[in-house]
Amino acid sequence: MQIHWYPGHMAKARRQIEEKLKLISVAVIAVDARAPLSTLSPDLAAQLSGKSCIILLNKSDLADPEQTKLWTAYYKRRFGNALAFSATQDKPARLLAAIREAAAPIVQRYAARGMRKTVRVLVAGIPNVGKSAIINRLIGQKRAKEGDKPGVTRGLQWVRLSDTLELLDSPGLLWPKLEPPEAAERIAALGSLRSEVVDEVELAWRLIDMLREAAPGAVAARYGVEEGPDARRVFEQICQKRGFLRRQGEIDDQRGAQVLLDEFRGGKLGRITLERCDDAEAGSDGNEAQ
Ligand SMILES: Nc1nc2c(ncn2[C@@H]2O[C@H](COP(=O)(O)OP(=O)(O)OP(=O)(O)O)[C@@H](O)[C@H]2O)c(=O)[nH]1
Ligand SMILES: [Mg+2]
Repeated sequence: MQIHWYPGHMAKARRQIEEKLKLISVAVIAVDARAPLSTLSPDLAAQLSGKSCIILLNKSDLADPEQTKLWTAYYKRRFGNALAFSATQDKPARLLAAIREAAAPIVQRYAARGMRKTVRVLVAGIPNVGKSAIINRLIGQKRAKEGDKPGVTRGLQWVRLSDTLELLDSPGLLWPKLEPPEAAERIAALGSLRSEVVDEVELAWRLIDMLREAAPGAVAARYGVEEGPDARRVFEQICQKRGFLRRQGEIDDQRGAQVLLDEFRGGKLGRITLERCDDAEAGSDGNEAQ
């Protein structure tokens, strides 16, 4: 499927972050645990080289726990530091400890000179991955604006975590070329692209294909339909079963698509990871992290 989108405000967000990079010592790079490879910005890691980075596999409450373990190990091997997290369910202690550990050498260096320095921690990642929710969880207050759609955070926002740590919430970043197409589709399926730039019906068909591979039986179990190879046919059956019909008995495909996408995003079809870690290890995906 073709995804056309306008990256104008992304360029602005990127510039805003670049301007602040000098101040940043530690970066928490949030990826979505349901597609940990496709949701890692290919150039963010490069931009942040030299900083101490933690890859945070957020929304792990919605992902397959076995896959999350494998993906966390994968990123630990690649970046040295990775953690699975749920900003809605987990206590922040482990993430706090990881941030403190990453910041410790800098704090100590300054302490040795008798100075107390605030270490600044950037929280970055694609839209809707949960950056603001992560910050709110860390500080135990709703200071950063959260929302169930991409593009909620528009500018940078500093939030103090302790007397030595300050967090920087940032707008979601995507890169100009979403490649390969499967990666773009996963990003869209997770709800990180504005719905106006995506044909939701086509995306629903693609999601049915993705689910057939990633979680065979999940669609059948939820909707009581047969999971044949023809995604459009499966989709029609879902609409019929749920009564998403217009007056002449025609399928209301828009409504069907919205419900299927919402239910998948909300975890109603189970804890599903769209990207298997062994696929990435085998190098079969072109969007490998650097
Ligand atoms: N289930 C679940 N939902 C989460 C988690 N983290 C965030 N959310 C939800 O995901 C949605 C997006 O969260 P935000 O924190 O606004 O995401 P963001 O990355 O700041 O998004 P932008 O500012 O738009 O780039 C909200 O509805 C959150 O409640 C998580 O770990 N698990
Ligand atoms: Mg935000």
